[in-house]
This record gives sequence, C-alpha cells and structure tokens, in this order.
Amino acid sequence: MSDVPPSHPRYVSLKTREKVVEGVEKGITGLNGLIAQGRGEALDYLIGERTTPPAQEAERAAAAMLLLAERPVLSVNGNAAALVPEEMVNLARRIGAPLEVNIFYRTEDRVKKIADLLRSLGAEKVYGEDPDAVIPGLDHARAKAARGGIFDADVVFVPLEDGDRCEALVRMGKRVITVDLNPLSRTARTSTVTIVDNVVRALPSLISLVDEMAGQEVGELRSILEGYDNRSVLCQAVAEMISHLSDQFSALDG
Ligand code: PTJ
Repeated sequence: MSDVPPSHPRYVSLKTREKVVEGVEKGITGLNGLIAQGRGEALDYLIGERTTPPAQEAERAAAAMLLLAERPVLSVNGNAAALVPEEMVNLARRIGAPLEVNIFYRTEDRVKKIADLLRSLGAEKVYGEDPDAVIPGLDHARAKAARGGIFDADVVFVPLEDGDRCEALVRMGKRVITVDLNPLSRTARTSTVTIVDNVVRALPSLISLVDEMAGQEVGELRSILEGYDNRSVLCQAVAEMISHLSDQFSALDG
C-alpha cells in the first residue's frame, strides 16, 4: 500500500484501487480489471459512495434467494478475487455453496491462481480448473463451466459479470444475482437481482443479512422474493444517482 494516510478523503477508494493493482501484480486480476475498476469508481462517485436504500432492498432479496436455493454457486472472477476473496469464501461457507472460478479473459494460469487463493482462505470446494460443460450460446472460452458448479446451479451469485454471459445463464433458467455499480448495464437489467453497490460494501452487508435471515421461515423468505421487483430497484438506483448529483450541483452552484 502506498503512503496515502487514512485521513485522506479518498482513502477507502484509493485503498480499493490498490487492491486491484495488487491483484494484477500477483497475476490474479486481468489488465482489463483495472479498466473495469476505473469505471466502477466513476459510477460509485455518482452514487455518493454509499449503500443506497434500493441496494439494501436488493441485498435482502439476494440473501433470501441464496438461503432458499437448492444448488447455489458463487462465481469468482479476477476483480472479485482481488477485492473480496475472504468474503466470497465466508459467504460460500455460510450457505454451504461451492465457489467456481469463472473468468471472462480466460487464462489457465489465472484460473489456477484464483482457485489457489480461495483454497488458501479456507474454501472447501472450488470448481473452474477442469470445466466439463459448456454454457449454450457463448463462444468457446467464455462458455466453459463445471458440472456440479455453475452448470448445474439453480442460483448463481456472480459479481461484476459480462452481459452476454449473464443473459446465457438466465436463458438456461438460472436465477442470477449480481453486484454492478452500473444500473443501466445489460448485466444489471438481465439479472434476477441486481445489487447496485460497490462489491466491497455489498459483500459484508450480504453476509450480515444471511446471518440475520438464516432462521426465518421458508414462507417469510419466499414472500420477500415475491415482493421484489428488480426493474423498480434499478429505477430507484438511477434516481439515487440523479438526486446525489443534483445535491452536488446545488452545492457547486452556491
Ligand atoms: O477476471 P475476468 O477476466 O473475469 O474479468 C473481470 C472483468 C470485471 C474485467 C470483466 O468481467 C469485465 O470486463 O467486466 P465489465 O464488462 O467491464 O463490467 C464490469 C462492471 O462492473 C461494470 O459495469 C463496472 O461499472 C462494474 N464494477 C467495476 N468495479 C466494481 C463494479 N461493480 C461493483 N463494485 C466494483 N468494485
């Protein structure tokens, strides 16, 4: 970590950025991951770098969906591995789900490094190194998946996903939960539940909610999902950005 002091107003954002840089240096995160993080930073700035009420609502629905799932799988790419590896392992343990390394810019070396990292943090089951199935409708490298993992999952938690792959998973009949700071992305619009929040804030919240809701009756969890409307949550997320920008504009305009 460079010598940015904790008192710096952009400390958290800069620290998060450095984790992605470190991920690239370790061969865990792809170079494109830096660009994705930059885009995320800009959008996070627009939303006020905070977890908004619609993000909280989506996190609650995501927790209910994960708790109700029969075969949940958590998908990990290079950015999630750099930013929230412990949290992904933690969440997997809490809901009894396997993890699968599923990366967009696939190299076998990076898949192995991410899988090793997750195992070093205590992950019990990590798929992805020996994919034995193909997601229909995607080109060869992007289509790779594992039986017992994403290929057979009923619910896939896939932070920072590509739009094409998200659509392909939904076409397979899976319910998809994503974390994406862009409420207008194809992934955000296609997913069953979209958490418009920074992954570094969303994962700790999701873990707390899973703990809090684990004792709830199945009927109560189902009614949370029945009352959930992802489109409306996305509209509210855009409204949160507009309102934050409008406040900033008023402050600037004096
Ligand atoms: O490791 P790989 O090869 O699987 O590659 C991973 C990336 C993320 C590089 C790849 O999937 C990619 O190119 O993704 P995109 O298409 O750039 O989409 C990433 C989305 O995540 C964008 O909408 C970003 O705004 C958003 N995003 C970036 N950083 C964060 C984020 N959302 C939440 N938290 C972040 N920290």
